[in-house]
Amino acid sequence: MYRRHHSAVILAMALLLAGCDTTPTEYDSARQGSLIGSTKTVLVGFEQTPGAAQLALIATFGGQVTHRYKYVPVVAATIPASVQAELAAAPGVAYVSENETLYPLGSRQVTDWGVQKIEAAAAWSAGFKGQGIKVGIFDSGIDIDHPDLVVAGGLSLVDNDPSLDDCNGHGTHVAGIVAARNNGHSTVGVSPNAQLYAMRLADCAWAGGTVAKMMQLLEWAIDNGMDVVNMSFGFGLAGLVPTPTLIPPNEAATAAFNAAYQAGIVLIAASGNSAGTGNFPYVGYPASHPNVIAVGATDDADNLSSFSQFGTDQELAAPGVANLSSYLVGQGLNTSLFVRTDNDREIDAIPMEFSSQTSKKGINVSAIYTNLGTPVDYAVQDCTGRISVTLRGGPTFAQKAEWARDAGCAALIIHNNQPGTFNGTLGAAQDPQGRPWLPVAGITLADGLYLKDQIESRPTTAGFFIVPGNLAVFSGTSMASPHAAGVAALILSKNPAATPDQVRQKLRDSADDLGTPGWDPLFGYGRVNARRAVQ
Ligand SMILES: [Ca+2]
Ligand SMILES: [Ca+2]
Ligand SMILES: [Ca+2]
Repeated sequence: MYRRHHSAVILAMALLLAGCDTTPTEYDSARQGSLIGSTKTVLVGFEQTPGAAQLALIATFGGQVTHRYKYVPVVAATIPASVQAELAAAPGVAYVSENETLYPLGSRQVTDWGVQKIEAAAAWSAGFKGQGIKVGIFDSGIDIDHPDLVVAGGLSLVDNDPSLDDCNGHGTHVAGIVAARNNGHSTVGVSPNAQLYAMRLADCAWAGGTVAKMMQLLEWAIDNGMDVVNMSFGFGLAGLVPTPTLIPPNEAATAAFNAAYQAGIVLIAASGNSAGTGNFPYVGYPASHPNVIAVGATDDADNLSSFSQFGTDQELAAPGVANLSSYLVGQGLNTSLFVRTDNDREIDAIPMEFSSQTSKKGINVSAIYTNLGTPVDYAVQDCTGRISVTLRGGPTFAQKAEWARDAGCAALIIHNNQPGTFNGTLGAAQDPQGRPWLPVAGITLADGLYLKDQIESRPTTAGFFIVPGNLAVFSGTSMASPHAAGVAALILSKNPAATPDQVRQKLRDSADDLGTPGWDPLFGYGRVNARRAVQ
């Protein structure tokens, strides 16, 4: 992949230097040929080094030479599309090659469903990208080598390790949701121009964090002008006792939160992931603190996730199921999907949580369309060694993946049944029979329908890669909280003088109300909305 990537870049540079049109456009061969009288750039190969006679020949076809290559008997020329076949058959012409659009492999930027769901791009279009806003990530650090993250500063309180670098991955994932750069590769965060501060209180095992360290980080946050602090963690007995009234208040932490809030810092925390264990509902600590904004996790259908804690302290909800974001370089994943039989057209694909990886060479096999991907669908066509392309809906992703494996498929691609990207989770590290999952990824509805059309119109070969990279899919209120922190940064980039109370009110007022009308214990004031937050 790397070799192809590099050669593609070199080729792109060569064409750029040659003055050819290398503007990247969505590949559409039908469009190019459909306009009568349209011109196109082609590469005309001659049987011998082209001279005046050959250049004249191009001119007689109404073409214009844009470059003569030095080392091969080829010219790049713009010609009327209608004369291409005739030119190819002309004396001395060996071939006329298409000037195909180049795609660097696996380097496209994917916008996670959560960032789409909260309409962050609309806020960026309005000019608010978190610029000038300092966001402190209280976590395991941030991968300082990650190509999508810029660490502006921070503080490590990990014993004997002053580095801001992350060796766990949790902090890097959280940071990516807040502010992965909008640079054309990897992912993009909610407030891509915000300044990230790695405030490290947990080690490589996400251990060693204490209230004392958290308080010291709050002190540093005040001294260093942090605008927003994200705390995707819990502590104390929260989640372990039957009613919230039994949580012993941590008076020292309470004092520290109050001081930070009064100093002008917006404090945001995850509501906790222990719902469904029978002891709830209520929100964990520190999210439940009156000056800390509690954020529960929703899925892409705006349902509260089964794990998300909720209760009287729930303040906001935000995407927190199967979110794609930054991860430790080389220890995460990179996913690519190519349609080999359509000029290697690339489709954005997001690995499902717990999916297996492919080999580094990927899976390059024929693809079949399998409707909902049930045993009935596999009974009528052979999936052995093939890639199954199936529709979201009906049975769970895990059930579909298990059936695909039973049918002998090499991999499973699930396309959305509604507009937009989506991610899914297979729910557990192994399937119910104790086997590793197939490589499984999700794609959009539009891309799924395109693939279906390809498969139904001709034999289709796909190339599918889930290989070591810089991204990972995680679920948790840990992922919901940074979505809200990112929106807070957007609000502050519009109005830098806003107080925490004002930012908080704006977060509440601009949220999309879910569930019962008005505030409710499941969603608080609703799911955050970046577009409305900066209106
Ligand atoms: Ca990016
Ligand atoms: Ca609270
Ligand atoms: Ca509501």
